[in-house]
Amino acid sequence: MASQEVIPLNEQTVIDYVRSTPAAMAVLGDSDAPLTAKAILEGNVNLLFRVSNGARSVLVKQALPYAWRYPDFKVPLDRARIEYELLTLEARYAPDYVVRVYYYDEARAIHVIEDLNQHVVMRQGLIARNRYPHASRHIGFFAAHTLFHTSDLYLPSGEKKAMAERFTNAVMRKVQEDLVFTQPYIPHPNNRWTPENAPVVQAMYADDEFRSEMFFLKERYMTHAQALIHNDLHTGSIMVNETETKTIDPEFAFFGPIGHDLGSYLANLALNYAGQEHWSPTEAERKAYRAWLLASMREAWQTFEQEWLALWEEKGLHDEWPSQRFKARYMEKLLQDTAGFGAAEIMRRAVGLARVADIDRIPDEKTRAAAERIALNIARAWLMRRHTLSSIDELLDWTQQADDRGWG
Ligand code: SR1
Ligand code: MG
Repeated sequence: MASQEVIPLNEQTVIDYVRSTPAAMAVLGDSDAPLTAKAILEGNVNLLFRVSNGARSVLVKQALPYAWRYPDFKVPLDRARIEYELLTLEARYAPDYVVRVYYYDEARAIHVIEDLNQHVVMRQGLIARNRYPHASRHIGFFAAHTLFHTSDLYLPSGEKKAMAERFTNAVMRKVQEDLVFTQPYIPHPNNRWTPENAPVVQAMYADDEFRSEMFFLKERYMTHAQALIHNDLHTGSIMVNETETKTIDPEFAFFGPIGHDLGSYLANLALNYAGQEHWSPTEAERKAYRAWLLASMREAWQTFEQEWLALWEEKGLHDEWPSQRFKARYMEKLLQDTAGFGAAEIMRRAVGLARVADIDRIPDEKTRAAAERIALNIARAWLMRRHTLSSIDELLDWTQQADDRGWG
């Protein structure tokens, strides 16, 4: 495990680090060329630098014992080991959809990884209203293949339990328990929203039907060790371009509910849907882009479902789960969980600590408040109506029906 003595890299020292790391220099090629380094400040948790010789580049990612953007959040260095192990596993089951790791330095909690400089952070791409024709299919495939191969449908019982011990990840899980499943539903100093929405948030706090559903979901998140989930699969953890999709950053991974990963992805498309209140310049363009977002949500779920069922048929432990009724109910439950965990992700991004640029960077306060309310209403529908959900199209209908009227 990495030592607790950590000296943060900077734009000078990271160059020395790369020069003294053969695996990094092997990627860069020319050992005589001068190197330049630039900090990348988009994430919340780790230090990240691009080191380049002009022709080629690598990224150097360093874990610190705290989240760099929120230094009060103390997070263990062991998360770097978890990230490395999960990236390795994901590369086995979904190699086209995972960033490449060139080198992992356990002693210093540093990864040297592929510089995805032909890609953009999906969140930024969606804010610019770009369309990525393959991204949702890729994410559906990624989720199905990484989750199925770590579930009890595939792994022998003893193997899965042994694996779960390596991914306890208690502190990182507690961060998400607090930020996603507790703080947004109580008056808490970390929470943030557009001032105009204060009465809406108060009404949400007073809605104990809603809160009780969220706390049932929290308990499920904490106890339902279904598969090894990424646990932070939002559009800031996905790099895209026209043809490729690469997931990054699985440092929050643990054995949790399968619906959480796809739920996070769909939720972040829904947050962008709400943010289009501002980002689309005309009503016609807003309508068209929102329709594309909804179609993308459908494609992510349908790909996931199709891949999952094919894997189950081909590789499942059939003697352990000998019931067709169970199979059908299992898939339905995954969809309902996807909606529930998606709702939690929307809620925490709309009124919690770690907000999203899709809404937060809307300059006009009135429009930002309206986008926030659309997001809250989508979340409320997904959470409260999920128990009867039986098709992805119903979820999309609820999304489209959500308006910007207040809570209650
Ligand atoms: C203190 S960390 C805040 C958020 O950033 C990460 O991406 C996780 O989503 C976490 O909740
Ligand atoms: Mg991250």
